[in-house]
Amino acid sequence: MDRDELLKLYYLMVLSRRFEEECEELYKLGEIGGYLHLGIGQEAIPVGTISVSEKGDHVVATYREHIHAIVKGIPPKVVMAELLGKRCGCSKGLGGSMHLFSKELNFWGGYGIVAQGLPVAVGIGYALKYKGLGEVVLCFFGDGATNNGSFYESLNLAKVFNLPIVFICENNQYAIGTHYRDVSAVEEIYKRACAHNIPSERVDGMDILKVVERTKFALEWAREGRGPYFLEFLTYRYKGHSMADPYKYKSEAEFELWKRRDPIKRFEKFLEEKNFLDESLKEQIKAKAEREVKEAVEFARSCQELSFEEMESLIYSEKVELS
Ligand SMILES: Cc1ncc(C[n+]2csc(CCOP(=O)(O)OP(=O)(O)O)c2C)c(N)n1
Ligand SMILES: [Mg+2]
Repeated sequence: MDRDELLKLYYLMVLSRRFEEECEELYKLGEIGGYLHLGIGQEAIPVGTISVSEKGDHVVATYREHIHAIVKGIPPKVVMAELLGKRCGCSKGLGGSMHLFSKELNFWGGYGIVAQGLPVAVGIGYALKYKGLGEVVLCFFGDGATNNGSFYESLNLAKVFNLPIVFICENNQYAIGTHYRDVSAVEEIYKRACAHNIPSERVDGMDILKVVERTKFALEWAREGRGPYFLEFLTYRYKGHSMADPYKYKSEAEFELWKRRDPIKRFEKFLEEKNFLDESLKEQIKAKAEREVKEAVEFARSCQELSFEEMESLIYSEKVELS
């Protein structure tokens, strides 16, 4: 990757963090309602994977998917409008944080049910193979999702049909308050793919350069028709599971350890050592992200909600009068 490509990755990570910090504020102000799951700390994964995929590739994500949607190409202001429940949001404000979606960009959600995206990814993968398209599905899920039955069913069928899917486990080490080691019979989650004969590996998810390198390999593998590939990215979420979680189950020492591995700071150091980044450019990049987030908030605030009739017509296909 050349300097410009690397700086683009850096900008996307800075933008993502600033965007989500703003979401946290808006939630506290009551402007964002419902559920809100933040991916602060995990930025290197959506940025480092989706950025190096092809435009026509497909993304299936979870409820922790704001950054994935932005990197896939949904403008931050359209994501923000969705979070605020407004009509100019990507799901017309009806989905909110957990249901970001764009058919045009092959961004297939946003799922509130744990591991629900995996069977969807298998369906898309099957269609791509059937139609002979050279596209790949990037299927994201958490460590907790790997304890769900549909995880195993999906991996099995993906291998049986040798589908072009890169399974991406964002192992942030917790499923709400449960540590993955307490509920996993194997120490490393990637080993679960071996049971389905799917090649797999664990990668440092706090190092965007490693994320990029291994994702490129996995995408090429799937695109060449060699079947699914499984990547486990070890990472850490800095915030609670959702805004309702005060995350008292995490120790200060654990926090300190993982914050020392912060993906943005680590990448900054790399860019500085290469002489690609200095203080003044860093400030410019941060100011640009700040502007983009402020514009997103202004846009979202200025947009209206759907009327009741519009909501009704989008939810029900036919009005049934009850006697
Ligand atoms: C099938 C199902 N079971 C339980 C829940 C409740 N729930 C929501 S998120 C979550 C934890 C999932 O953790 P993980 O897969 O590690 O993803 P993370 O939240 O860490 O990104 C649970 C148990 C649910 N939404 N769906
Ligand atoms: Mg998790």
